[in-house]
Amino acid sequence: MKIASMVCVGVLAVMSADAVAAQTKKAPAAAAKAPAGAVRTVEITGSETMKYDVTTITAKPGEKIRVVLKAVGSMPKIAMGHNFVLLKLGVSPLEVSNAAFNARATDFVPAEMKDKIIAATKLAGGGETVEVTFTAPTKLGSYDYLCTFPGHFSQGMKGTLTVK
Ligand SMILES: [Cu+2]
Repeated sequence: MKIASMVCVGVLAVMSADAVAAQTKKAPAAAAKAPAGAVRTVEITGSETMKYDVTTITAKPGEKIRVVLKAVGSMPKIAMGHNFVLLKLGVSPLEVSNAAFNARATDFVPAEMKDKIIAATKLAGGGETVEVTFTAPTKLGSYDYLCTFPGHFSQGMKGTLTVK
């Protein structure tokens, strides 16, 4: 019998204390399944052609999501920065993008739009990575996300998170 292959509690119950200790060392129970309340990571790359490589994300209502955004390239963020800004249901990404032009001081996340935004990363320059963790809305629907660096939304740097 291979000890490492035993993951069933019922099997463990009949094992000797020594065998249980050995099994625990070789294969921690935590590795068997994700703990409750786990955070799912979604990795996105932002390119110098002003695109995300992930334009659709699907989430369960109330799921915890960690978006990790990597900006590829070598340009400093003052010239080519990217962020990830997720909007509430029905909010116009164009409206937020337009307001962002005047929000350099806050990484192009306009303060007056805070109540329209679910989550936003900081701005990442070339080679940098930023992230944000949030809870997906419980209301089903398609939520827009965009990069609010000036001009990037109009170049197509956007996507949708669908809660279903
Ligand atoms: Cu961008």
